[in-house]
Amino acid sequence: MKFSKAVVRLPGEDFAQGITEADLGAPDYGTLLAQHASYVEGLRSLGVEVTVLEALPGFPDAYFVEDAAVIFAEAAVIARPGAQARRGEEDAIAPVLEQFRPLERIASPGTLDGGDVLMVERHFFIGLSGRTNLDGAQQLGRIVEKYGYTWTPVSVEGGPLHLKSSVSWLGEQRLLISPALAGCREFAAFEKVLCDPSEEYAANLIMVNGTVVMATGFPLTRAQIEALGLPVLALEASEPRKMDGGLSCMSLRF
Ligand code: CIR
Repeated sequence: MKFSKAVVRLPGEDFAQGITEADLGAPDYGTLLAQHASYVEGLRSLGVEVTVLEALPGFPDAYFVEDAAVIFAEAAVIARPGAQARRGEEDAIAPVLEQFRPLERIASPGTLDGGDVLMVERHFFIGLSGRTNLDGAQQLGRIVEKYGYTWTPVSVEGGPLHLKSSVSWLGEQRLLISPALAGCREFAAFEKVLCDPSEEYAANLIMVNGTVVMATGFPLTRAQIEALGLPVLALEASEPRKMDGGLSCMSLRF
């Protein structure tokens, strides 16, 4: 899967008012902006043309743009955030994505966060989580089926924030996955790289045009990935982490 474009959004000054369960101390805006800029540079260095949107005042989590939509070759699906406080982010991203793809939408009573959607070639794994309900997953499933894709729901209720907090595609038939999800029958056909429980945050990464973009500070996971012969671009992500966000969350890639 080759990505030529990505959309990101700058974090706003109010970002520390976002939703978080992490207990990692006070986030720093200057550091967050610097880490975000490195992320954009990192994507560009991998051949991706990045559209950088302005911050969205009143929506402190809006720079986690991945949650507001699901985008694939034929369409962009505007999500319906599971967290009330994030409702409205999807309306702000719609006119941007409309420039690139025909739009589809998740409607009430469905809820869906893009962080619950793991695309592996022509198949979508859709996490049922505290944010994505069955109705939202089924709506997305019906949309992607129209375009010839298949999908499977994966329950992560009571587990991580999003499905992709705990599982990432490493290309081919390989997943990086936290032990808690490794036994899921939905992933039975995959070769699994188990993420060490002490490095759970590292389970969220992205493959961009053959390179693994992961967070710095997770040597066990990095060594496992390098042992597969995959190139790694490691980026600082301490500040988004404080807000429960990972590297996938900060871009829509297509
Ligand atoms: C939230 O709780 O919604 C944000 N603070 C973090 C969202 C992270 N997004 C993602 O994992 N896709």
